[in-house]
Amino acid sequence: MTDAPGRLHARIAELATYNDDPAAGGITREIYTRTYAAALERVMAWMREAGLEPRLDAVGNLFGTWAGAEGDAPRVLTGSHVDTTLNAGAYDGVLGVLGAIEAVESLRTSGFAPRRTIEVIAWAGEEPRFGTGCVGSRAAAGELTRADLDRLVDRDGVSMASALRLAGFDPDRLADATIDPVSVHALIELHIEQAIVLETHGEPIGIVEAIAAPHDFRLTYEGAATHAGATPMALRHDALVGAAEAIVAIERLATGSPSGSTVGTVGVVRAWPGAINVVPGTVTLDVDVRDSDAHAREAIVDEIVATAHAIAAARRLTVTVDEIVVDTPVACDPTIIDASVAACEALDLSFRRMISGAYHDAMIMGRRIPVGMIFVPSRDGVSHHPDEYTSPDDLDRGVAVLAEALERLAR
Ligand code: HGY
Ligand code: MN
Ligand code: MN
Repeated sequence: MTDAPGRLHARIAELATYNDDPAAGGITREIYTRTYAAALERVMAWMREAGLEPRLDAVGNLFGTWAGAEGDAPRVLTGSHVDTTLNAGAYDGVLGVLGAIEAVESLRTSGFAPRRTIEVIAWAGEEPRFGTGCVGSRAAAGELTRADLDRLVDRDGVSMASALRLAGFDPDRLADATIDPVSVHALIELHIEQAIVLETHGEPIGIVEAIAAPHDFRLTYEGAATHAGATPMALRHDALVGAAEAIVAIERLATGSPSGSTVGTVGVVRAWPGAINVVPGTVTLDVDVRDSDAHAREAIVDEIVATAHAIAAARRLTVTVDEIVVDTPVACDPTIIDASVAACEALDLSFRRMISGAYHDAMIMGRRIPVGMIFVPSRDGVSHHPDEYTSPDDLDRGVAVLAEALERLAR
């Protein structure tokens, strides 16, 4: 296999120790925290060991550069993210960064000299600390405005701009992070599948054809906060019961979507005042609806919003809808898919063409440059959870395919 026996696995295990909440059982390493910065220092050191020249851009995207013979030819990007969501696993994103470093090491060892410059990237903030994911790649895609940095806030009300400053960056330098699409030939991202399709079909490699995208929004139900003991049931306007009805409706509508691939989730529920003896007067639901078919997704979002209003009317509540993010599903580039197929064939590995239900930085960059993704299996399809796991052999196969694909894209 490509890397020195076990080096990749040991590094993944080491990165897992950079954790702000070990007591919860999983890994929490959010962007712009001191723990994240310490983890990034280790990744920079590993980049240097691989002969990659590290640099941070204006929003903390980390680039490790392997200069090609034709320095001004459009370059090849690879990488993923090393920030995590809450109480997460050790492989989501991390494989795409550390595996890319391993792929570069093995290409160097094989004597390959790239014509095109290759850059390994650890994108900043792929996970939605600020409510919206992929803030680093959005900045690189020129999709974030300076006002967004003040508007995007985390669960404690800390804005992305404040978090950037605390981490030593200057939010007013945002525009410096923009990558000119003309300067990029291809972007290919190695990632764990985060679902159970590869394991179910016994395939070691997935080649992604399209990446589903989220339409996220917040529903705010307003009722009447009253005494939990003294208010008769018939006189209540309980915002949380209305919100509960909406949550069940979201599940029903997503499940019944004609596309068969729409998913709907309410992962964040907040109720005020949050006392056991007060009927909740205000409730917010953060809703995540995704599909690789944007038309089908929007039809379901429309039905969800209409149903949310009908529930409010029936219960004499009010409901407001605030958009969080509306992303566009992305088709992967045929040239990169072909390079990935050729890589699997060269390694005599079977593969499965598939859709990514999870979003990735490749989804953001894919709106402007050619992108592709390589998946390796997730045990039991578990991800965003402490039990997230991919075997060393599966990790190494993913790295080997990435190295072969990079060789084809950069020569
Ligand atoms: O939510 C996602 O799809 C990604 O894993 N952050
Ligand atoms: Mn994730
Ligand atoms: Mn990820």
